[in-house]
Amino acid sequence: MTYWDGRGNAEIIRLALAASGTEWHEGVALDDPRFKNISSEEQMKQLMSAGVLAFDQLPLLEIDGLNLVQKMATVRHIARTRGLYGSTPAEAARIDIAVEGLMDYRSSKPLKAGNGRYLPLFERLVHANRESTAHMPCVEGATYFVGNKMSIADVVFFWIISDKEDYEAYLGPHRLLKALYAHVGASDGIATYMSSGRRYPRPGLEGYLDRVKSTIPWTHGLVERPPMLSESYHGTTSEVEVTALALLVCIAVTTTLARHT
Ligand SMILES: N[C@@H](CCC(=O)N[C@@H](CS)C(=O)NCC(=O)O)C(=O)O
Repeated sequence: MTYWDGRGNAEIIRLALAASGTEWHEGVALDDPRFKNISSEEQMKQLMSAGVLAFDQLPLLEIDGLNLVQKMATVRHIARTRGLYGSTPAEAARIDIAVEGLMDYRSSKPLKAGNGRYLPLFERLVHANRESTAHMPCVEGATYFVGNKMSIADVVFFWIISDKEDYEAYLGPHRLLKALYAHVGASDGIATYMSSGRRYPRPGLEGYLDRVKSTIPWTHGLVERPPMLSESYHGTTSEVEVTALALLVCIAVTTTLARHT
């Protein structure tokens, strides 16, 4: 995963990986493996020049032979491939509905302004799911947005609320949402991640915002946005390898030819 040393747009990806029990490594793609996080404009431009960022933005997650960007596309891939997308297409559709509503809530500015409208609706969804899954085998006392196991909808809810200091106070009278939050927080992968020291403080380590600013100064109006730096785009990691190999072959052929002329 390539990102800065803060939560930002990468945090929901980290939580999805943690929830699915997937180990991940933070580094800077195409750079020295000793770097843990991106921090310079040169590193960003190197990634842009390599054509691995579909929209010249981070986070980038290299997984399953893919160069994934766009956090929610990335999160959905993790969910689809690692058991967090329900058990049927109908459950997957209901999970998407919940996620979209959660993202609408998240865009409330400030978040609290959305509480009155959205929290009762989320509580109603969880309540309805509890009623409809009452007959299914379920972890004792477990409460989810959809079905009888944790899904990416629950993780997205956890992501949004875990940015708040005191979730109990924040969720007010919404009993099921509190239970859901506590249950997701106590699940193996999430609990391990949250207590591992890998979870960055909000918004990030000291100086994080300055590091973001100096890596992508054009998004802060400090300089002009650079032009598209790569004519080709490599959505899969193997494409990058093929390109690198083609480059090496080219160099080898040119060198050989030069020797013989
Ligand atoms: N919709 C994208 C937004 C990503 C985004 O805004 N990334 C910022 C850093 S947090 C970025 O790389 N900006 C560079 C730019 O827009 O040129 C996502 O969800 O991943």
